This record gives sequence, C-alpha cells and structure tokens, in this order.
Amino acid sequence: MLYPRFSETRTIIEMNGMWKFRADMSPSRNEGFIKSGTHSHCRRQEMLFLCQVFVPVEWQQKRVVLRFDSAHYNTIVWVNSQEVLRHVGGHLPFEVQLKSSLNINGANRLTVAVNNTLTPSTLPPGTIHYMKDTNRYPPGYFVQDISFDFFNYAGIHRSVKLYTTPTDYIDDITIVTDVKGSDGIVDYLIAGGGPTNGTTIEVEVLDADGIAVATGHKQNEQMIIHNVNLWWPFGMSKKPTAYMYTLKVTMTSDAGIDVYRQPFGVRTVKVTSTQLLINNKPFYCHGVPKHEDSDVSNNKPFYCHGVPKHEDSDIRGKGLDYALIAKDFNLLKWLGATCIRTSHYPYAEEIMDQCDQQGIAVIVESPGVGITSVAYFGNASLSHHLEVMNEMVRRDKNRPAVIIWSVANEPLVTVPQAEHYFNSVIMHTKNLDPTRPVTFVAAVGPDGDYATKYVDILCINRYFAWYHDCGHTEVIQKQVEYDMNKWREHHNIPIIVTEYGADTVAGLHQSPSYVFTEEYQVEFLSEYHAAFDKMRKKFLVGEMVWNFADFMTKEDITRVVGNRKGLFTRQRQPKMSAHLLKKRYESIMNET
Ligand code: GCB
Repeated sequence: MLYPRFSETRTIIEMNGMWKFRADMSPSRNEGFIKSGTHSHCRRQEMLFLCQVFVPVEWQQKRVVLRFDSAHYNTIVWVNSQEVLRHVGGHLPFEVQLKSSLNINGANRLTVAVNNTLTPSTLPPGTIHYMKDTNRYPPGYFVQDISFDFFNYAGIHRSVKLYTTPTDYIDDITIVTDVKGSDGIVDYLIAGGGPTNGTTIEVEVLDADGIAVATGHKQNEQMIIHNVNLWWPFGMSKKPTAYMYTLKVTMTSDAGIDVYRQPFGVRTVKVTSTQLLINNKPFYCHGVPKHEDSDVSNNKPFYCHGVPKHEDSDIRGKGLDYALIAKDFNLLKWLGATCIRTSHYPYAEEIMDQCDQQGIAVIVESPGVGITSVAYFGNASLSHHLEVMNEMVRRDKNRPAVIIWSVANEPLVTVPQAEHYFNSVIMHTKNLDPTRPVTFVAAVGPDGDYATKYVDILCINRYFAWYHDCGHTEVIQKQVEYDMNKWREHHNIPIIVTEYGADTVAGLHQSPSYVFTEEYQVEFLSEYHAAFDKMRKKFLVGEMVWNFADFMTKEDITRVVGNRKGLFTRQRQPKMSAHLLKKRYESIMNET
C-alpha cells in the first residue's frame, strides 16, 4: 500500500474539515464491539463520523480508493449505506477500493463508526471489568484496564482521502540501499495491481534537483548511483545532510499509464558488538570533513541522543496537526537531537516525512505497549501482533530515517510464554525487513528474562531515583553503571537507554531540590549524564530522555493532569531541563 501522492495519473481528494459527529446507541451498530471504559472518549457507544463527498465524473474510468491514515481503534465504514471496510488497530493506514458503493453522479454519504475499546487480543491490549455491586456502582458501570501511560484517544486521528489510480496500477515499491565506495546501490522491487496486461516498467532515480542519475527497466532490478549523496542523520555530515532521492516509476499497460514518485535515501545501518553504524563510509562527521575510508572498523559511530515523543498536544489531543509538527521539529533542531522514538505507536506519515527530510533518525515502535499479562500471549494476540508488524513495515520500509524497529515497549518477559511470543514477533519482523535491527524496549532484566536474547540491540528504560529511591539522586550513577554492566555480561550488543526521566511541574522551584521541581529534574538528568559519559565510548550508543513534552494520560494519583516528564510543557514551552539537554547535545555533536 503506497502513500497517496498526486501524479500526472493520480488525483486525491482530502476529506479533512468538520465532519458531523454523534454517539450511536443503536444495538446494531454495537455488533462486534465491547463497551469501552469510563476514562475513554467512546464510553459506552460507537462514535459516528459522517460526511458527504462528490467525485468528478472522470473518476468513472478510474480505480477509486478510500484511505484512512489512521483511526483508533475498531473501525467500520459505510459508503451510501453499504459496508465497505472493517479494520482493527490504530496508528496505521488502511484502505479499500470502492466499486458499486460509489455514486459518480451525485452525493456520496460516508459513515464511519469508531470505537476505542481494547481487548486481550488488541494491540495495545486491555480488559473490561464490569462492577456488578449495585450498592457501590451505578448499573452497567465498568472500567477498562490498560497498563500504558498515555490517553486512549478515540476517533479518526489522521487524514481520510479518496484517491484514484488507473485500473492497472503501481501497487507497492520496495527499495533497499547499500553503499560501495562512492557508489550507492539501489535494489528495487515493484508490485503491480489490476489486470496488468502487456505491462512495461520504466524507473528513474531523480536527484534532489530532479535530474535522472540512474535508470531501470524491470520490475526488480539493481541500479547504481555514482558519486552518491548519502543520507546522514542531523549533525553527522556537512550540508546537505539528509539527502533524498526520488524513484520515479512509470508503468504502462493496455489500460494506460501509471506514474508514482517514491522518495528514498541511500544509507546503511549496522550493529556491531559495541556500535551502531550509519553508513559504511562516512564522508563527514559532525560537520567536519573526514578521511574517506572503507575499513568498517573506522566507521563513525552514531550516538543516538534524542527523545521519545507522543502524538499529543493541548486542545488537539492526538490528531494530526501540521503547525504542531513544524513546532516540534524546530524544537528538536533547537535541542540538537539526532533521533526520536515513536513511543508507543507508529506516528503519522507526515511526521515521518519530516524525519526523512530533516535527518532525524527514528526508532519506530509498534503499538505493542501494555503487554503485561500472560492473558495477552494467546494465539489471537500473537497473530494480530504479526499483522500489525506487516502493516508497520509495509508503511515505513522505504524511509531512510528508520534505523530500528521496536516491536514492543516494556512487555512482560519473565514468564516462559514470553519466549515463543517475542521470538515469533522479532523473527517475523526480521523476515519482513532483514536490513534493520529489531528490538523491544525492556523494563526488566537481564536476570530471569526469556526474550531479550532475540534482540539485535538493547533498548532499556530506567527510572532510578524516581520509581525507586525516590529523591535520592546520589544513587543514580552507581545504579546506572551496575545495571549496564550487568546487561553487558549477558548480551554482547550495544545499549540505548530509551527512557530516563522525572515528572516536573513547570514553574515549580525549590532549593534544595525536591521531586516535581525543575531543580530536581536538572539534578536528576545530570547524574544520568555523568554515568552515561563513562559508557558512551564503550557500548552505550544512545540516550533518550523521557519525554520530549508533557502529555495526557488516564486519570491517576501519580499523574498531575498527565505525565510531566517533558523537557517542554504540553504547550511546548521549555523547562530548565530543556536548556540542560541543549547544552549537552551540542557538546556531544561538537566532539571530534
Ligand atoms: C515508562 C513507560 C512510559 C511511561 C514512563 C513513565 O517506562 O514506557 O510509557 O510514560 O515510564 O513516566 O512512567
């Protein structure tokens, strides 16, 4: 499934705007859904979104596709009262070709039912508990148990589009790149859809100025870009850093021509026992030209300093917001971050585009968060998780910014059932994409853990002096070092600390420092940094402070209107800690 793009053969209608909206109480609409929890927007019924759309008469000759960039969580779609689509899962796109349901000569009524109820086999999973004690609870009272720490926003989170292709069309493109000397190696595979009678394929690689630098004529071919411009993460090379090419594909058949332009970058990702390498032959490092050398041992190690984020802001909640994307990327650049982690679900494609274009490397994480019970290791859960990995890799496989796939965050791994489950999900993901390291983010371990042995790179979350020894920043350095060395004794692979942080209410100050104050956050983070600096040149290849910005969570006595571990407030204003991190990231980038 390709991202919808305009071309000389393709048209898009974006159905953004104010849709009609109502809660549906009718039993027929509730078929297949469980009632959702009291902390969610959906509460006890589907949310129904309605809109009307007209399409041009020329579309009669075209293949017309209705695409949702994401809706959370269970979705049913009707076009002119005909059910056309069901999808389970948020954060990833789904689509359907419209045939008899579409009216070319008049109005089309689109009805979308969305329900965010989570069950043991959804990803993330959840469980409904009905409270039957009528002395204590009103009739029908229930709670949805979820063990993840962000608000379970329901609804249509991203764009809805109608787009056209010719009846014979380019269905999928896979691009894998390598680097040999000054040559970029581009392997591509094109899948066609439709009758594809008498199809011919023409492929051009266009550079950033639109000049063709390589051509291909088959569905599956290797091309060479001489004197290639590599894709580098921000800070690792002189400008242009995140160089993007375009693969222009022209498919011709008896039914006509289809043209699609797929952006991509040329780069490699490798993991050694102590390093994470981006590109085999660094030309420039941190803005300093370097000797060109093909010996892998001389490769520039990439230090992944950055932030896990959330798709979250005031007023907007989780929905796609271009102004917010621009603001967040300005702040990431201001900080000097080189990477983000899409905690704890794949982010909008528009965000991923900015990562590709601005050189922000990404650990893309699946919605596998809250897998904290053996009840979530059943066959239905596993097969849904595998399907989600299919959707996620299919969506983001051509993005140079994506350097690691994370299949889950902080799952239960201390029970034997975890071994089969995570071995299956990780192997499946490696089969889908053998070119990138695969991991999950660990909260416990390395003792008594059944799953970490399957990962390519260790990602660990740590909260010393917060959830343990709260207030005692003097334990941090000791505990970080002890913990990391223990991980290294068990696994001979590099480590990224993918979370460390302290809740901080902006504007709250106290001396000496006290938890929740800005002083405490700065002191706390500084202690972690001192420990990291002792391991950075050895096996620690990344540090990611939790979190980029404050974000909304379910109501809980440990949360003061949401999680406050942000460097920025939910309105994107800096706390004292943001200045600390800016200084640190700048000094790391200026190291030679
Ligand atoms: C974690 C989770 C993250 C939470 C964070 C916290 O380990 O991965 O989702 O928000 O801790 O602040 O407790």
